[in-house]
Amino acid sequence: MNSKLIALSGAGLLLGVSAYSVLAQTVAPTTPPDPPEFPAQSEPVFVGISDILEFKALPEYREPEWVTKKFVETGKLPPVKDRLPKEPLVYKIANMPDGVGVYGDVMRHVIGGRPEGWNYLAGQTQGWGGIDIGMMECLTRTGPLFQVKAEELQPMPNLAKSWEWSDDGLQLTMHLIEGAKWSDGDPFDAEDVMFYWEDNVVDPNVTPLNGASPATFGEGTTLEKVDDYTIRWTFTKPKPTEYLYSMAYGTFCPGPSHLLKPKHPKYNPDMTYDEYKNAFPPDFMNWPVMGAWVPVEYRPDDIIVLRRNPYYWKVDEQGNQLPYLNEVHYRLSTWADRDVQAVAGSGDFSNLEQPESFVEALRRGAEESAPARLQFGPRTIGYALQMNMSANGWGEPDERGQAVRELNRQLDFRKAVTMAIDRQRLGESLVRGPFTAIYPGGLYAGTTYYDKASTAYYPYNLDAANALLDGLGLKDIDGNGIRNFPEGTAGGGDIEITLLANTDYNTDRNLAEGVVNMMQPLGLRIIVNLQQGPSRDALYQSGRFDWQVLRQTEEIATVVQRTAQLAPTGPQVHQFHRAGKDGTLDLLPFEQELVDLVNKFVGTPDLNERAEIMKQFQKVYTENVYAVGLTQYPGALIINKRFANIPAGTPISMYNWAEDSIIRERVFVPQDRQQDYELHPESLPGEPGGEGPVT
Ligand code: BQZ
Repeated sequence: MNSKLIALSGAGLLLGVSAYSVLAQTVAPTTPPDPPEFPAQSEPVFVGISDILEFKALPEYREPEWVTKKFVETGKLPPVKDRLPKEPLVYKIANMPDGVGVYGDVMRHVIGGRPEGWNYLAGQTQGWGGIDIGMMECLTRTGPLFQVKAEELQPMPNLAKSWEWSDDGLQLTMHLIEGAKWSDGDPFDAEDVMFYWEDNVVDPNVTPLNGASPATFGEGTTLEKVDDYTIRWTFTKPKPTEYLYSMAYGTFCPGPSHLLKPKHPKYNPDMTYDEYKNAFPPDFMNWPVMGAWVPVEYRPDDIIVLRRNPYYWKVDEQGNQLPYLNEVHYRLSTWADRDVQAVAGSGDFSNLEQPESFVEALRRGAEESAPARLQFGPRTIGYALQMNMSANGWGEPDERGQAVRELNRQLDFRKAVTMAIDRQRLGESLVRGPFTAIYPGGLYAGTTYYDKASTAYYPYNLDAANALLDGLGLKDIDGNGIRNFPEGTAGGGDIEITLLANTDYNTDRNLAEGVVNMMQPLGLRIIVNLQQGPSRDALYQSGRFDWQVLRQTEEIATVVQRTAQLAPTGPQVHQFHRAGKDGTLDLLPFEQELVDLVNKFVGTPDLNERAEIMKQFQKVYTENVYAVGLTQYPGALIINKRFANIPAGTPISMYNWAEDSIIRERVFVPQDRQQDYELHPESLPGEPGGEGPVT
């Protein structure tokens, strides 16, 4: 290259460098704009946990008359007092918005998922939409915490009715409810708890639904049985109270070990782990549960019907055994149809969570004749573009996939992507109006631990974004509008990135398409991989994705729920960075910082210190664009107007989904509003594996 050219190129380089450094100035993050005002339509009445429930024996108990007449008096069932634990869980009337309920009627859910089988301990989904939440009961409970005073906030007792810490804070002794029974009459006890822990969480060959792993409860944590109704946790650091949240729905909900153990390879050498997982298909009726309702009928792609659990271990203060509702339906349809049916009155419940349905739902809900109440809550739903951050083999990428992951791990690459996203336009593409807010990533604005000053936001700036990719040496060598991998990487071919998205939701699909369009001017070719729920879950859990559009709920909205998932705190915990084949996590320095902050948060009881830790977390997370926030918005609870005891201000998603938070076992329909929707009136579940309900 002659001296002039060198000079020019030098000058060009200088210009380039100076232009790049000028653009780099514009790359400096700012703080995000305040979300448009959108007050939730009603606020909860804040109470203490002891205002909601207690465990105690009552002088007498009652049940639906037809149960007494057709089952107790005929000797098919013991009297209700013998079907209840010594001290049942008692819901207090003062916390029931409409007081003591009456028996009868049905809650008709519509869901977009499909049941794979009943073995949620081994990772099978039952179709979501509240069906698993209503069948399984967990050591603690958190959904209803949205109504609990901040100063009393801690997971509610449930199957674990009380607990105490050792003086050094390293041990937690939990007392299980005594004398409760599975819906088939088999006793519930520590054997069920230890089977879940040892043979489903700790056993590396099993991955429970919602992905509980030993790290969910802290690396090195152990659990032991003390006696039939006492278990003891031993932790590696004092009083990690966060883990009480992990003992709630999704991550510590024991299954019926009397059915599961005989199918588990550890106890039955004739069974494989795959056979164990699939041992109880959806047509296995009367699957024993600790929850309020038992599956008694299954028609593929049509409906799952559940009937009241005659051994349910919860009552109201007058001794009425719960639930009040005799039956629950799960119509097997789509998530969008759930909204339509709830608004139209042919369904009874929906979490209005897809902004594309907001306007029509609001219009219908505003009509005097509307069969359902529609109530917006806080902005606790949101989506992010998550990049696979593993470069040591998680998901076994090919050369192209590996090259993408190497790019994902470069801050300038993530900054370029985030600045190529026009969040205002993206939000408005879903729904116009004050609903969606610009979401940079990290903790959601308006939630407990959010701090705006700690939130780095890289505003939409296509020039700066392209300059960053130029700075990474990603050039469009062949002039086809797509940048190429660097020479010697993935054959120097076009940069093609797969984007995994859940096709069960219009919102997931629309946001994925939005990302594809907004990456084009950046010279990146994005190929959407639309997958239905279970296969999407399987692909992302196994790391077989480059990027994914993912809806983020509990941990991003509350921090205290699913805290472990906020960072790669263990090999199999995080949504977009898990261990490679060698079992190690190749964390980047800022990721290690996030892990340390999350672990520090878990071990810190002081409220002010916790808030400070989460400010640092938010700063490190958003400055490093750990995930590219897309949009955040409120959800609305749609419930048919005939139901009573729906707590005011119930968010559709916070500590858990609304199916948990409204406490369905206390929900009832006043006598004069009851409909004859029951498909199996005056029947109860039959024998596990039997034909279905019995009368
Ligand atoms: C709510 C929820 C109850 C899972 C599921 C579904 C799965 C995910 C997530 C939501 C559905 C509804 O969400 O969308 O409104 O009823 O079931 O569990 O998205 O694909 O894996 O995490 O909860």
